[in-house]
Amino acid sequence: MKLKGAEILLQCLQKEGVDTVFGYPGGAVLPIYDALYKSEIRHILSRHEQGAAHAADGYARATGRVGVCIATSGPGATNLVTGIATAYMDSIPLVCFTGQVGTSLIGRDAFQEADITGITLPITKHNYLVEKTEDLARIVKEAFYIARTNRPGPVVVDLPKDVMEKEIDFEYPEEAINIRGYRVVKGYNSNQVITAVDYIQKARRPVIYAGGGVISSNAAEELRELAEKRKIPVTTTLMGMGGFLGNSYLSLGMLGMHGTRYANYAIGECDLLIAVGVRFDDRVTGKIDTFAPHARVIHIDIDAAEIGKNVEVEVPIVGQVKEVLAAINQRLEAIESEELNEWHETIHRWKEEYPLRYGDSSEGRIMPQHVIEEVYSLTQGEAIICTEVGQNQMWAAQYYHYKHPRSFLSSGGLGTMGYGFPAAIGAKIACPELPVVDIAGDGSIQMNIQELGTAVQYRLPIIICILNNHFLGMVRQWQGLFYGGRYSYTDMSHQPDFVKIAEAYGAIGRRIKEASQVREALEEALKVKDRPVVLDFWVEREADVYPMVPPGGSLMNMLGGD
Ligand SMILES: Cc1ncc(C[n+]2csc(CCOP(=O)(O)OP(=O)(O)O)c2C)c(N)n1
Repeated sequence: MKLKGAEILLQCLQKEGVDTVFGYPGGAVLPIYDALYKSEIRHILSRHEQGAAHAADGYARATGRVGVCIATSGPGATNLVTGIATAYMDSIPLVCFTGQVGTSLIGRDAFQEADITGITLPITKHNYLVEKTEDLARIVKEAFYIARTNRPGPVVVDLPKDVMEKEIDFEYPEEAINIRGYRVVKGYNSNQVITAVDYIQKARRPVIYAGGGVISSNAAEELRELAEKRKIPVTTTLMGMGGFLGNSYLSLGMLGMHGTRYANYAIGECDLLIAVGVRFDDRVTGKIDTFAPHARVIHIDIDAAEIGKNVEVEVPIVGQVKEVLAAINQRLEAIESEELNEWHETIHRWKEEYPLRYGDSSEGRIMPQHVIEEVYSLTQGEAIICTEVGQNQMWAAQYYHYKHPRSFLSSGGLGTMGYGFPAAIGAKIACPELPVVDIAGDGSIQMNIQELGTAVQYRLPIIICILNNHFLGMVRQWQGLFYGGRYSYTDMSHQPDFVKIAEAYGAIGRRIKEASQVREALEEALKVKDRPVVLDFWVEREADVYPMVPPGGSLMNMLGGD
């Protein structure tokens, strides 16, 4: 059958099971858009390519499938960059298609030419420039394979216009993928599994430290089994939220800079640290040589390069987290009831003494933490919560109890303001039956607020809760603590009217200034089924996120919350 490159591309996407793509058209991708016109694949038109990339990323995080986005050449492609880097830092599977000028023009500074494979080299798992239509199907197949296997990540495929226009005889290549230098990790070292089991059985003060790898490996069930079988307390990273039941008696919540005191104390006192699908990020470890000083460390990860990168590891196990945990569980004896009593008593005491808490709102002022608690109370952990970046993100991590993997979507590694709302669009498209809430700051929401157009066009009932403190709150908090209260350029008093913005786009907008109205506003918003709702909560202006480990400090020395 004779097909154009663009038609081949869409056939390949269907073979990969892609039903939705997020994108924005332009000259170089016109052949693809023309083919999309009569395709079964659903295309969601974002309002900015960064929005398309984050939406594809949100779709991927919510489903575990590969997210797909399309941008035109030059500025379209460069607008994807932050979205690609965000996915890369959080190991999210994405395939991004970018238009490119015709092959004869490449390297000549042609109109809308950008060297996107060069630009994205350090922020992609792999990238391709397709030079011949004949190579296209193989490359697309490889791109999806690379994006989703081993440690997932983004792949860019750059598509010159003439490659998309050329017609060739086409048959879908069915042969198995064989990429030189890239092997899918299979199995694990069973001796190390045996050692790990021995360590776990001997430990008196064990802690599990679980990260995003638990979620990408679909290993939450195996993690729960391990924790319950041996009654091991579990702390998760920001990326690991939802990987373990947040309100379980074994849950310690998040650790690290804005983790709970009891999680950080447990890390400081434990004799065994079982690190699962984590990378010992500096926001987690604080001062590295004081991190888990009394513990032997077992590290389970798909990526061998992560093991021993930041901390010394006694038992390094490279493998699929799900498979390794299952193997450990199989050999592990269930614990005798009294064995870890002392450890649990200590942790219980810390939990009683240092719960997460915040100041009362006086005169009806809204405390931002209270808004999150109400969102939890009304949705009971059965929603997808997306966040922007800053204090809003940390409160969403602290005060909502995540029950399910893929229910908390947040830019952890890159910390991208403007991530949450477009990610919520991707999540809502993927999971229309679930409530989707974006917890936002007044600064962050303005970074991709134009995506209200997208959400309205596709009738997506996403709730955006702006915790509006009229500040770039997290930066102001640091200025308050570490720069003598000099709030240099973090005052955001000059703001648009968010209610009017919502209405101008065709969404619902509401401003809430009284604590007594928070719950009712959320209840009303949850009833809306056909359009986004922007709730502009005017919260206490100078509320801070506590507890906090000062940057580079030891986890044992936290500020606040005591
Ligand atoms: C794109 C981007 N630019 C700058 C920053 C640095 N930054 C981190 S948090 C923050 C303040 C966020 O303010 P806001 O969105 O109002 O949220 P709040 O902290 O008040 O909840 C800034 C500027 C960032 N993370 N991302």
